[in-house]
Amino acid sequence: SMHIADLSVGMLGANAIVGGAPSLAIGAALTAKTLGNGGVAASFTGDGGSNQGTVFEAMNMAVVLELPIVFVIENNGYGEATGRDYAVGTTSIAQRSASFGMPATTVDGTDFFAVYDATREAVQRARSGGGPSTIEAVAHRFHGHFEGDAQLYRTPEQVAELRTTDDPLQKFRASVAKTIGADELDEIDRAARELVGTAVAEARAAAYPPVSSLLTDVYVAY
Ligand SMILES: Cc1ncc(C[n+]2csc(CCOP(=O)(O)OP(=O)(O)O)c2C)c(N)n1
Repeated sequence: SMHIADLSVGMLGANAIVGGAPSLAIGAALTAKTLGNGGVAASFTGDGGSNQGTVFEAMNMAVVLELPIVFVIENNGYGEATGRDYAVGTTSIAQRSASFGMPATTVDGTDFFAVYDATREAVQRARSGGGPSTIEAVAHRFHGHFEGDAQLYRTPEQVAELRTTDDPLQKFRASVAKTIGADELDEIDRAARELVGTAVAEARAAAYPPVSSLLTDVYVAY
């Protein structure tokens, strides 16, 4: 079986431990560094998850071992129903990350090009032996923490407002309007909807996986 670090893109599965990704991802980063294969790990954590103790351990270890990793913190204002201002003991999550000794930046997480540029810089740094970075991407939720979240912590009017000011797709359209015509963008939207529709229909129609596949990739043979 292929080792995760041999893949050009490997995905370590999501897990139920909030803030669990950074400590898993530094393992992948250590693998990439040890094998010298140019791999770069990225972990994704919320503002709530950024307060979890192992996130700090992972950040420190990544600095100490100069690991090729990008810690992405998606700061969307709430951890479940708890406001960032209440639960996060710093006004800048990026600054807290920087205090571990790595470059850290805050970007508008709804601005495609801002995220792209910050990511490119961080990945290049990691790949050239410059160690870890943090990107704090600020964005807002359109939905609750889960389907059925009553969202008593904000009003429907606030959400409606966010949809007009904070929609990454609308912002993308506006930022490329001079170079890509509205017709072409509409066609991209249509093709994307069709692709998703086809994928959903195929998934619904597909047979369930066989019971024998239950343990595939669950255990690794060393
Ligand atoms: C270690 C751990 N502690 C607590 C929980 C319960 N829990 C699930 S989601 C969540 C809040 C996460 O907040 P954030 O990272 O901001 O994610 P978001 O709410 O934006 O999805 C908590 C505390 C958990 N799953 N794991």
